[in-house]
Amino acid sequence: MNLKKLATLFAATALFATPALAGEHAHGAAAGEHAHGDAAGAKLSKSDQAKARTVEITVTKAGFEPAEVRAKAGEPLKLVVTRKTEKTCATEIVMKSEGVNVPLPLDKPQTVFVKPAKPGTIRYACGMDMIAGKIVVE
Ligand SMILES: [Cu+2]
Repeated sequence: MNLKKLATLFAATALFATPALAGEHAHGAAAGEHAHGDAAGAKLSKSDQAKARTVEITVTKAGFEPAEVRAKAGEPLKLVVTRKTEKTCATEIVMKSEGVNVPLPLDKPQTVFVKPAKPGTIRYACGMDMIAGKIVVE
C-alpha cells in the first residue's frame, strides 16, 4: 500500500515537473546563444575564461589580421574578433577542429574562447574556408 502510494506521488511529481523544466530550457538556450553568438565560449571553464590571454583579430579587405597567432598547448585564448569591412565574405569565423562557428556582425567585437589541446595548427576561416588564418600551437 505504502509503495503504491509513493509510486503514484512520484509519477504525479514527475508529470508536474517535466513540462516546466523543458519550457525553461528551450527558452534559456535559444535566448543565450543568439544574443551573444559565443557558443564556443561555453566549452571553457570560468577560470580558464578568466585567465585567457586576449588576442585581437580583425577582418579587413585583406582578410584576417593577424593571419597567424602563436600560442602554447593548454593555454586558454580569448579571441576578440571584429569584422571591419563589408567587402569580405568572412562574415563568420569557423574553426572546424574546435567546433567553432561564430557570426561576425559588422563592427561588433565577438568573443571566441579556445584552448589548444596539443601542439599543431588550428585553422580559422570564413564559412567557405577561403579567407583564413591559423593559430600555431607550440
Ligand atoms: Cu569566404
